[in-house]
Amino acid sequence: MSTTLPASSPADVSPLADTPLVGIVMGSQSDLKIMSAAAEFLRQFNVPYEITLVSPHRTPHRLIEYGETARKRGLRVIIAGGGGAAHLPGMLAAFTTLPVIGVPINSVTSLHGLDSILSMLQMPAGVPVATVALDGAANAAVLATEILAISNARLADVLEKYRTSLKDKVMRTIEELRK
Ligand code: RP5
Repeated sequence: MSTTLPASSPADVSPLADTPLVGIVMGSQSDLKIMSAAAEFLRQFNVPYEITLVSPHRTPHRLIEYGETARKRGLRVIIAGGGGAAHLPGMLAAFTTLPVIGVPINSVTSLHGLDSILSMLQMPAGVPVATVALDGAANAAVLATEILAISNARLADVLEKYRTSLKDKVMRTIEELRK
């Protein structure tokens, strides 16, 4: 199940850069239905991103190239999703010192995503992957935006407004329930 977040506050930020700052990658085209939520969130916030497939098992050399060139190409954060034996985030983290956010995906296996979660969580010391919830692509995009907002006040302001919109939604529901 994908993480559904309320619509963001108006994204009145102009693009932060001409080239992608966030790389969204996934192990298979079957992951796209989950990972598209990350792209949608970044689009709302005018955060430049790229989205592509990098299979650790079917295109291993592409994985190495992606990890080794990511920083040189201007990326600041990588969001990597995978299901089953979800090696993509961990192996990308081995080839870059950019922050890698892992999205475990509940692809159709008898383990229902537990396999992906454990693949991403059990990283060795020194090579971390920031793992979000199962199918948590939207939250991965929020976290990536928060990382970028460390050095961008305008983006930090947009995130504040977004948080306010989440609070307002809760408050509206509380009001409805009082009626
Ligand atoms: C992983 O295996 C992918 O990330 C995907 O979640 C899972 C299944 O891939 P397909 O067999 O659907 O291509 O590598």
